[in-house]
Amino acid sequence: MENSCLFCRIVAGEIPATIVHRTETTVAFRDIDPKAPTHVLVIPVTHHADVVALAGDPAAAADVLAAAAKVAEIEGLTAGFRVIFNTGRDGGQEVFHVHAHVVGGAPLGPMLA
Ligand code: IU
Repeated sequence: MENSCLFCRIVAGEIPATIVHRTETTVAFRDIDPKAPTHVLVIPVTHHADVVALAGDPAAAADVLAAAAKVAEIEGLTAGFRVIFNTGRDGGQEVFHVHAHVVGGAPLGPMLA
């Protein structure tokens, strides 16, 4: 847990979030500024800055992907969805606790704007 990390504090329950799924190793909660009818963030409970760091912890990476798939099931995204890891400055990453955006509930087109 990093006290200065907003998402670590959501894991710890210190900052409120609308949680849609939780496991021992992951938390999934609704994005506060949704870009689609379903927009959920899936994070590992352990602090990894980005997907490159997460790739160094294969068990945590697998758990995040499994949780993303579960969120899609819970949200009824049977027609499809998108999983996105914004990474670094050029990738538009704003929060440096890795998070998978699970986005769907409407046709998304060829790329997310
Ligand atoms: P990014 O991939 O780091 O750019 O995404 C950060 C996301 O976190 C972004 O979509 C925000 O709306 C979202 N978010 C949130 O859900 N709750 C918060 O308290 C904050 C950001 I700050």
